[in-house]
Amino acid sequence: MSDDIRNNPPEAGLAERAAETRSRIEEKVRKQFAIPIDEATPEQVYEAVGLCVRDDIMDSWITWRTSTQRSGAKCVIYLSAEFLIGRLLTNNLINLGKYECYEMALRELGYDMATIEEVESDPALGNGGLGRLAACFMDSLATLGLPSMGYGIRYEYGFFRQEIRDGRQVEIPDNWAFGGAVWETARTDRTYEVRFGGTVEENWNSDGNLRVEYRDYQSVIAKPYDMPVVGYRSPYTGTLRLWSAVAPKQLDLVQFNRGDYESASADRELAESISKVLYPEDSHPRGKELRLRQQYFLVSATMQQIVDSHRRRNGDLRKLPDAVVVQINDTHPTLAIPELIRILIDNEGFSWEEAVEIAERTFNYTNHTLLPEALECWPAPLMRSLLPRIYRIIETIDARLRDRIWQTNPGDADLISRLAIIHDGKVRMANLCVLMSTKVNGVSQLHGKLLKTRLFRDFYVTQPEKFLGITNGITQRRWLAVANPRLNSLINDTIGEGFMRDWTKLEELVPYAEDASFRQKFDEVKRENKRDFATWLERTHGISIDPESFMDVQAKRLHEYKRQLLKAVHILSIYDGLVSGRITDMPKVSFVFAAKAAPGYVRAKDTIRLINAISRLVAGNERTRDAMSVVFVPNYDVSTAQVLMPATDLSEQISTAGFEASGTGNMKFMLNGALTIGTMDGANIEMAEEVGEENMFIFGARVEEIDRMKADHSYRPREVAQADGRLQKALEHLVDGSLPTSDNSRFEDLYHSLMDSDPYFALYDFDAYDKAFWEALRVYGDRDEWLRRAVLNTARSGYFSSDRTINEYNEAVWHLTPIDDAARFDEA
Ligand code: 26W
Repeated sequence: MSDDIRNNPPEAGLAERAAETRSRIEEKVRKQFAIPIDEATPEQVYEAVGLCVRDDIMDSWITWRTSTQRSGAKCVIYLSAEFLIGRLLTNNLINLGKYECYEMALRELGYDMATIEEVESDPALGNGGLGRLAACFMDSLATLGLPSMGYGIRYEYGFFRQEIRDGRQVEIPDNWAFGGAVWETARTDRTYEVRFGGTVEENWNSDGNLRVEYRDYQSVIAKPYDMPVVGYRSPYTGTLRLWSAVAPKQLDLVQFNRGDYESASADRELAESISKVLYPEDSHPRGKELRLRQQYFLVSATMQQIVDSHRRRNGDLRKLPDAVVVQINDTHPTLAIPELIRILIDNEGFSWEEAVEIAERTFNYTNHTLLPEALECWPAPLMRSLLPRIYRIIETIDARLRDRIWQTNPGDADLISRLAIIHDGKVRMANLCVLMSTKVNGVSQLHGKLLKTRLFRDFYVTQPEKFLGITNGITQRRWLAVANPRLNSLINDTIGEGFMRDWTKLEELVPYAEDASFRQKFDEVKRENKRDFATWLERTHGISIDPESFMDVQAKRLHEYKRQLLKAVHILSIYDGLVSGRITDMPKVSFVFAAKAAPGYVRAKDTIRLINAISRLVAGNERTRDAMSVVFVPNYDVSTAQVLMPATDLSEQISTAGFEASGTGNMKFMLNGALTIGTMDGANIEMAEEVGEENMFIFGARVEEIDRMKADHSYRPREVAQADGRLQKALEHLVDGSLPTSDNSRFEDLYHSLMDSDPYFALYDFDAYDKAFWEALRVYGDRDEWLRRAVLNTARSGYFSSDRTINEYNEAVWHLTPIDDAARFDEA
């Protein structure tokens, strides 16, 4: 990548700084590997460059820590089981304003930045949207100078690597840290003990104080690794702290010497298994004991540390809620609430009432899904035996809640059964979160509304002020400056670079939609990005794609509600149309899918198999292979998204209305100048408000219509199929043996799921989708009109910056003072 496209006007002194950087890199290679630079491999150069960048970060990182600590400024704790941070080298360099300098230094050393960037592994410490949102939030928090820390788990194995063999998904373990962790600092001085199992005894002293004794528990040591979070041109640097689990001592020598070798090493293995692997499920929690251990491990270490450092700095734990506010990212970290109560009562001598009051003022909860099956419920016996003290605390919370309801609504047993925390032998994590949090928020306007009217209605009627809908966002640093340097510099050249820090400036681009020469340049950027994507796809996966074709992309987790199946069936109808001659003039289209399926989600994995079979079908027919292609891009991850999104023409956001909480991929495509074909779901609705419905391809049933059909059971998918010849014919491919598979298997289960129940109304929306799709192709045929709309999409996407989201959280929930002001306070 050349200098001019990585933005930033060439500065005086660049050559000098590059020369200095070059010698620092050379020096690092010598000191780190004991070799001269000309013998270094790209991996070694990457590590040396990374370590130099890390040195550049250290001063501001220390400033950030000391100034937030000294000023006592309130700090947000973003507590999340997932942080999908992506590669850090380019992102950090751009945010530091040092990309050009390092690029020049490397060039002088005979290395190309792109090669070095690709050496870095992409830490896949998350499943999808919720994990990536956490990473975008960390970027915005650092950029806006808001005191913040992220706390998560340092999984040794991240989300699996996906390979496609014989058209099927194969899961390969992802040992991401391999190759040397440049960005982390292990903090051996800050470890905590986390206890599992055993028994607890509660005794009241003669002076009326509770003494809780823990016995026969198993301990695990939580060891933190800190990563700097570099804000964009921000003098401050935030921290992401990831906990790793280790056994308390090398081996329990007492046990070992007693001859009990097996249990000595079993304990050790169990301890270290806790941070071994990220669970690859994103909807059906499977109630696995190890997952519960992970969750408690994360929150126990985090809350102990927070209480500890507050006590040291402030002394008065009653003031904890004035100093820290904790945001719980979905229910996975819920146990932080009873854990804080436990620490305050058992270790700090607080009364129940005081401890609960402090907890209620400390926590806030973000919900990310309405799917009932995705809400976490833990078997009460499992929790009782694994976390006896925590379970006792939850029981007490539950008993007091039941008493309260009984007083306000005497005899309403139904209400109790809906609101209770422990019900039917299960601990309902969402109910615990809602009950104990100051604020509860959904992740788009629609989602916020549905939380109030459906999922948490009973809570909402008594505490309406608790509920918010704050629409998600994405960071323009990663999703434009890092991912799409060409578009970024075109925008810079046109309206200046202010929009990197001020999202409202992006709309200064609106008038340029009418400027033919600007549209031309915008078009050229897209074309070049497509060529880059095609080259990348060939090089990394050996898959070819025509860079001149229309790129129609659906990239996201594979899930029935996201309706990759609707798209697949529609492609089959186009195939039929081309073969029969019904469809004649269609621009060449590449249908691109990228998606990982949860390993246990049979129907999702079958959908991947179907897409790959369609790909072969299309490629095998001479009437279709030059008109279209179906490409499944393996191993969708942050790095893949970064090359794919800038190359996309049409973004598929086609979930059943009422199911996609927000979506954030939709925003990334929009920012990168794709047009959206989508339903009125999640943040799509707000995208339509921002850019105008006429600049999107909106189709399909609205929430109300879906709700009505669900309520009156009036939907008959088979009748819908039978009434539409094209749909009927397309569906027949799933069962008639026409789809080429390596073992001649067919797709009966998918076929019947659509024909017999179609729980996500794919067939219902087929016709509307078909019309919207052809309308999109028609507009694409009118190059000027397409480009005009594409420019408007980019220009109107500023609202979806995570800077806006974070500012809204801050105003409504956190009430933090940006560090600039806090630091000035400190001096005063
Ligand atoms: C197995 C338990 C489980 C359940 C739900 C694991 C992970 C989840 C997540 C809530 C899934 C998720 O990532 N949800 C997505 O969150 C994004 C960020 O808010 C939203 O934009 C997406 O709409 C939502 O699907």
